Amino acid sequence: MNDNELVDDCLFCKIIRGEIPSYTVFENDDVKAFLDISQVTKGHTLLVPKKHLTNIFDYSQADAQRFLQYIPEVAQAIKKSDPEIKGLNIFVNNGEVAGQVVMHSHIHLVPRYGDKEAVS
Ligand code: DGP
Repeated sequence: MNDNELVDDCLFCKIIRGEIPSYTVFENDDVKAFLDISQVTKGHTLLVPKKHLTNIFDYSQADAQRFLQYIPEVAQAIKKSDPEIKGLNIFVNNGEVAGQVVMHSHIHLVPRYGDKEAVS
């Protein structure tokens, strides 16, 4: 599969292609970050490589350098979007037994508001 090939029946490939609407937080040629449909807290974002990789087990070192480099930039963008955001949980459910439901690699960024915790 080449780097720009998306998978027909993949939910996140459809979001990347714009076939399913999403609220985009950040986007460039390599990645798209959009709001999770089930917000753990307000601003819960998924960072997704545009290349269809199933999960971290699928990454080459080049994939890791290319796609994971955006975590700090997206984290900063989320933090700057709301002065009440004091921190973020950043995590990956990697593999079905680890809770991965959508089989297109994604990183969860969940804003934390401290005692002002807010759900959408
Ligand atoms: P995981 O369990 O790590 O595979 O998380 C998958 C996440 O994907 C889950 O938190 C909900 C989110 N999700 C599922 N379907 C959609 C959708 O159609 N749109 C958006 N924005 N998020 C979705």
